[in-house]
Amino acid sequence: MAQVLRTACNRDCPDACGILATVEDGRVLRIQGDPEHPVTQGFLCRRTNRFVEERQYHPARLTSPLLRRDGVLTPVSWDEALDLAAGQLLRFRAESGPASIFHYRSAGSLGLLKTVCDFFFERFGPVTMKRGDICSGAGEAAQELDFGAYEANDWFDLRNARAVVLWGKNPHVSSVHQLPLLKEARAAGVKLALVDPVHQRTAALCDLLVQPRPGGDVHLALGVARVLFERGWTDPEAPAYCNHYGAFRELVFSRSLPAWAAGAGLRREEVTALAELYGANRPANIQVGWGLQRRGNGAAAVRALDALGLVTGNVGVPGGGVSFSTRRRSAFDFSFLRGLPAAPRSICEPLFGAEVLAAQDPPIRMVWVTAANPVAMLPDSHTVAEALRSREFTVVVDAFLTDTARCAHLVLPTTTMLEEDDVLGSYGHHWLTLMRAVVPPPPGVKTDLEIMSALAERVGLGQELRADPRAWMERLLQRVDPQGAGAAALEQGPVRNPEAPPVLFAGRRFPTSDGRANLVHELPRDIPRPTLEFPLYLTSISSDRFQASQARPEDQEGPAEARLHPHAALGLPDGALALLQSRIGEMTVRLRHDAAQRRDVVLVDKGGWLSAGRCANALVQATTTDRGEGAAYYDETVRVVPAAPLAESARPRLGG
Ligand SMILES: Nc1nc2c(c(=O)[nH]1)N[C@H]1C(S)=C(S)[C@@H](COP(=O)(O)OP(=O)(O)OC[C@H]3O[C@@H](n4cnc5c(=O)[nH]c(N)nc54)[C@H](O)[C@@H]3O)O[C@H]1N2
Ligand SMILES: Nc1nc2c(c(=O)[nH]1)N[C@H]1C(S)=C(S)[C@@H](COP(=O)(O)OP(=O)(O)OC[C@H]3O[C@@H](n4cnc5c(=O)[nH]c(N)nc54)[C@H](O)[C@@H]3O)O[C@H]1N2
Ligand code: SF4
Ligand SMILES: [Mo]
Repeated sequence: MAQVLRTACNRDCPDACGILATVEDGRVLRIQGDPEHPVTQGFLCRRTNRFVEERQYHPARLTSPLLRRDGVLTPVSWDEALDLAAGQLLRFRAESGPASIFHYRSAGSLGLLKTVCDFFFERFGPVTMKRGDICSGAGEAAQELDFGAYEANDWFDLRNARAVVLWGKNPHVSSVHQLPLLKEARAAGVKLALVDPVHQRTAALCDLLVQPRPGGDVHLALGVARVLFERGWTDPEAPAYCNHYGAFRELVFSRSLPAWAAGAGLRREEVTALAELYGANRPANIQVGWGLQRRGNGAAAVRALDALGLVTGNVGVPGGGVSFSTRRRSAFDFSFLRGLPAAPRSICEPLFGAEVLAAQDPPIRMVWVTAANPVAMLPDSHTVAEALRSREFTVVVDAFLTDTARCAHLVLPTTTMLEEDDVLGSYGHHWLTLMRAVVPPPPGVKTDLEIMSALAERVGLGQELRADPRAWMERLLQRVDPQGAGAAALEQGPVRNPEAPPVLFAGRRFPTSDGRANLVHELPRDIPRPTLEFPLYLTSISSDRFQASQARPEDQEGPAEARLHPHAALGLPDGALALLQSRIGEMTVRLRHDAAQRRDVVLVDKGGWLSAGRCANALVQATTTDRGEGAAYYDETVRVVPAAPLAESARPRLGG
């Protein structure tokens, strides 16, 4: 008889949904959104609605460890695989010290028990770790500087706003559970604006659409600030709780409104319209998207938005705020981890390929990859692939044969989110949820925790690292347990993080060193501008169909689509094949005309596979953001070149 079991979605997504799984005879029949989860409200997104067919039961799933023998990945037993992995770990540590081993973990699962993998490598070493954050590093660093912490207002606090600016955010793709709230706001007469160089679907929801040049947000925000000052829409109390108030005001008045507008690639009326929407309706909230901070001036852009919120008095009040990410880890107790300060060395995440290749004293001899596909997802894919292939031993733990797994010496097959117990926070809201194994894994598949625990046994850490998910959960939740958010409470359903305040920075008290907020007061260096030779920003952003690179092989057939304004297409017709070329690589694409786009952008889905010739990151140089060591993914400029149809023999194949 079919049973309905409650679990949660661990994908890298701000919504962190509750899931109801219908299970019969150890098989998941379907999943749906948990109607009792306050954010999920009974529906899932497009990509996870297809999870059961496209991930869970897809024939491409790995069910045996694979060891590279004579160049070919060949099935081996778990005992052989684990003995070999443990032997290599011990050997490299003995010969070259633990810094010769690099553990890289990314966002395949946001389950907090994945930190036990970090714990293993810390206790075994500590080994080399990653630093920086390709996803949100710049924005977090900006808000830590300005407010003393990055946090966001409560998810439902949008109901208190009179105006909302979606600044570089595409909820239709990246956070669909925000749409009901935005629609509700709109129906209640709340003013909505969208600021995005890309014309995207969310525009249809908004009263105002502003399409600045890519990376033009700092100029736009300073132009808006000038109008706010001139019209008196600023908070007279702001100098009392902001450092650098005078210097910020001077910066704002250092250029005329037309000059700021020109710097943003806009007309002055557009800047004024945004300032009026934001300044005349209060409280007003800015939803800071993740896209605008993946640029060489990304942290400065977020700092400029923080400043708008601060000088208008919109920070510290219900319905206001400059909301970027919530602190998804804040409820959890990580006192068992020392983290980066204990590591003997770190690799800057966006510079992964070059830094792994260049590391000396000791060189990096072994890389262990957990829940990540760095070849497809980090900049400069070919260099990342070369770095992995050329190590003495590379281990990849994944459920599928990704571009990264194809570079490994050993691949260990792991579970999906429907096959493991874990606990989740969210980076979009404040609810904590439990994930439960609703079905057993296929034979031959282990959780990351089981793998780490089996390795720990082999290297003398068995006592410290047992595969007991419940015990780890209790440990992680021990601080909030007395406040009603322990593992037993979460078993009954989602619980709001008891440590997250209902109103952020209430009383304008900031967790900075002096309790005051900080205003940006210098104009940052601009991002590289397109040239005649490379006239288009390669904008490789989330697709609603997939989570990052988590597609099926059949979705990766044929050339990737590249959307651009017809006038930017060199006279090539809609549907034509073309080459996209950057300074470091090229890919064949099928052009799609889209007259709603700016003439200086070309859109390609993020997450395309290198092995299928669809990976935008093969064209993207590895460069960092101005703070936080993020990746400036979208600063890369490219050109379109006509291409003859590829000969069958030249087409990239999905080889092993
Ligand atoms: N369907 C789907 N959803 C996802 C993901 C996915 O792969 N697929 N990935 C998830 C991940 S990893 C994350 S981090 C989150 C957030 O995921 P993202 O998709 O990164 O989040 P958005 O906040 O929508 O930011 C993207 C928007 O930023 C805009 N943008 C780019 N450059 C600029 C600029 O210079 N200025 C301005 N103003 N805007 C700019 C883009 O045009 C785009 O509309 O959600 C995720 N949600
Ligand atoms: N060009 C371009 N590149 C980008 C971005 C962009 O916008 N443009 N966005 C960036 C952003 S925001 C992010 S967050 C990164 C994402 O980068 P990654 O986190 O590397 O992205 P995924 O492709 O989701 O790879 C995660 C892998 O983990 C596996 N996995 C899932 N669950 C588990 C598990 O429980 N255990 C283990 N061991 N494996 C598991 C999945 O099968 C998948 O292969 O990409 C970045 N790269
Ligand atoms: S990917 Fe995001 S929106 Fe989709 S089900 Fe998971 S948490 Fe919800
Ligand atoms: Mo991300």
